Amino acid sequence: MAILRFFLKLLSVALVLFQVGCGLMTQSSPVSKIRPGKDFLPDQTVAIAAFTNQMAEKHGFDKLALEAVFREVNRSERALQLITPDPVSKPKNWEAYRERIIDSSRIKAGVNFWKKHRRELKKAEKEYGVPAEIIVGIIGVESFYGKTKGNFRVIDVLTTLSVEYPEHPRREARMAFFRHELEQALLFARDAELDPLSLNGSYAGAIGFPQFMPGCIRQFGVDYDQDEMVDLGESPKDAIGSVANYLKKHGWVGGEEIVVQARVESVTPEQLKHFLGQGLEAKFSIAELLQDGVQIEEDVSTEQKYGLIDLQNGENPTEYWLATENFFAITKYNRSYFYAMSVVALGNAVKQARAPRLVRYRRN
Ligand SMILES: [Ca+2]
Repeated sequence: MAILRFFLKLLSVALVLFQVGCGLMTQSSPVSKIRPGKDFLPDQTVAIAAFTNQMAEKHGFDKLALEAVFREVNRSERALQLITPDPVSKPKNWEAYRERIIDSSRIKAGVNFWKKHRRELKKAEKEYGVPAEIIVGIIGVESFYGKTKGNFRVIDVLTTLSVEYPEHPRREARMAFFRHELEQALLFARDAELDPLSLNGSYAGAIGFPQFMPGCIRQFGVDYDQDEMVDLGESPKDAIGSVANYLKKHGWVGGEEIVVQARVESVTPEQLKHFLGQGLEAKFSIAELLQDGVQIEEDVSTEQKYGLIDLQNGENPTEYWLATENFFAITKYNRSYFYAMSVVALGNAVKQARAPRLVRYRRN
């Protein structure tokens, strides 16, 4: 019995040692095994190792395979530089913004894009109710019709921004956002049977013609050329369907207006502040707006709601517009009036540039 007790004791000591050893191993081994690329600091390496463990536990990733991926990941100093906000905030200037985006070369590229993909644009217009010019506007503003899709390795920039971020009031939230997108990028690559290191995009990890973040691709991406994969990097057709689907899911209503120019000279400062403080939503009836002094020169639908938006012009007078929920759907793509208005303006400019050709075509 004494001998048996002795062996049992030995066994329990061995088990305790084994458990401690295991514990130590799980803490130390990811760091040594991962060595995520080049230039990450030790605490960032630990954070990446913890992320890898979570991906294995939560989504059943093969840990060794994932560690092999992260051994190839490099810290992107350039992404950190580019994501850092401009220290001097310049006065907002819509005219300058518009001129930077809408020039003759982008309009020409837009006309060619429309011509080449007119069937899919028409199909998307029919299926989702989103006019071709808005899809053309978004793809033009986002990537110059594929010319500026970005050549950063998505996994590099997302990993970097998930463990390091410049001084910012919402620094932690931003890093959590990029960690979520890194998770989505790995899931997307696994589902699409792609090497995650092969994904290319912008310094913030936005991919392809429409510059969708990975989570967005998984949620709103559409295989519009029906080759059984959503490929926003190489397929303009997939991009067209995905942009239309995104807008539809964010409240686009087919056949409704987008914006109407307005004047506000007769609106009291308090009321103007009230209207402008609405957020990114159309909340006011046309009767309410007109009653409080907003003036418009076109007839508009009295059925739908509007929001008043201001486009500041530096030293020059601010432009005011009434915007429908369709305009605000574009702001869900990028939370900026300037952005949404440039999409509308570019789309209209491309449409107008196309018109003479259509007229000639019809005459022939
Ligand atoms: Ca496809």
